[in-house]
Amino acid sequence: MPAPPLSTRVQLVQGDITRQPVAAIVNAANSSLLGGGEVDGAIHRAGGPKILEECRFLRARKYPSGLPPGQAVATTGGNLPAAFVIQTAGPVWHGGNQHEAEELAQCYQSCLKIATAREFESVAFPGISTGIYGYPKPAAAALVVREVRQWLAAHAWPQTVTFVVFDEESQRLYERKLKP
Ligand code: AR6
Repeated sequence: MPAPPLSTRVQLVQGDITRQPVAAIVNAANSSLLGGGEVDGAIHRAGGPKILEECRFLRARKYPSGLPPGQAVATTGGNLPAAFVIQTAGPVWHGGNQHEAEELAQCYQSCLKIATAREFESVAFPGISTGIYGYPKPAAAALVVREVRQWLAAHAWPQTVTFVVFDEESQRLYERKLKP
């Protein structure tokens, strides 16, 4: 079956990513995989202890030095509506000359690669790195919309990607970038 048109495969929602009824949500985690604040904290609170248990296992067995920058790994969604959480650690913003854009693009690509390989029908992304890690929101929105569109144009899975924004500024930025 051919994939539906690109415009219908990308959605924008303002709200809490933990409530999204999708196959997988992405966590803006850190390389320790052991939890943190903001979206990471919200996901662990809403999803319950099963997520941290799996993160601890992955950390001990697969990533003893931490999840490398730009990589991603899937865990259970625990009690979340989403069956899976794709954990990734975005770059910390240091002014833009420390490969931050490259690393942010890699995070999105790694998450999408998992979603494609496992045929997740729908994936929701928060604005990775645009909170505590300080990545400027306008630059992130431009990069992210470009990366996701490119991926969807070349892959049938995931069928839909939802950008979940928390604040008005991000809502406006994504709206502008998603205009046909
Ligand atoms: N749903 C959707 N978006 C949210 C939510 C939510 N419930 N909560 C916050 N955001 P951040 P980072 C937005 O700081 O910058 C953690 O401690 C928020 O407005 O969560 O990648 C990790 O453990 C912002 O636009 O992630 C790391 O140590 C975006 O999500 C560090 O923070 C990302 O903000 C990662 O920092």
